[in-house]
Amino acid sequence: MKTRALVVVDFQNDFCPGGALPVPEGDEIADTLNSYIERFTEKGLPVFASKDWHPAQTSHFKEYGGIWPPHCVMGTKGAEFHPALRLPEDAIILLKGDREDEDAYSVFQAHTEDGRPFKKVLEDMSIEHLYVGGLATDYCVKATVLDALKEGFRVTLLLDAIKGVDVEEGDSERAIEEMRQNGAETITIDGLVL
Ligand code: VGL
Ligand code: ZN
Repeated sequence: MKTRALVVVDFQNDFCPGGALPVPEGDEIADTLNSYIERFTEKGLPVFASKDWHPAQTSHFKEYGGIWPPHCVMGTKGAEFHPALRLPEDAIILLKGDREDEDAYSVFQAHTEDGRPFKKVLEDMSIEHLYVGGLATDYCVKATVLDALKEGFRVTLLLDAIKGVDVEEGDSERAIEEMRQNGAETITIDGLVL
């Protein structure tokens, strides 16, 4: 049996309303994300949760050459998971963007708290199929899904557990289309069969 895992991308305070780089209605996916998490946990399937995790000075931020206001600075409240997120105790936490010279939109650029790259962890656990939800559809979710497909993973995008920034109107819709064209499957919770 091919092993599957859930990947919850960047469901952090700074990406939710009231945060430093809010995704409009970003917090509204909390219940659906939690439902997916419960379903995976019930089946004993692994749950990964990534954190955007930046130093205070990084080329990712406007002030140092990037395009974003400061957000998800490591150790701050904004970088914590949104309080509505209910992760199992054995959720595997991934950190990304912690160098001063990288954007690290993709969870494939993340590592565990003890320094193991995401891809290595997936290989060690024989995981071949990723179910991806979280924030933001048009940045970190998209980059993660496209990298996963490139690396040969089967990918299912969770349409009811993602929200986008839409810097330009339609960015999220275009991102979903691009992920589909590259081979991502899409479901909503009613279609989840584990
Ligand atoms: C993200 C913009 C900047 C994301 C991270 O998680 O989608 N977006 N940093
Ligand atoms: Zn970031």
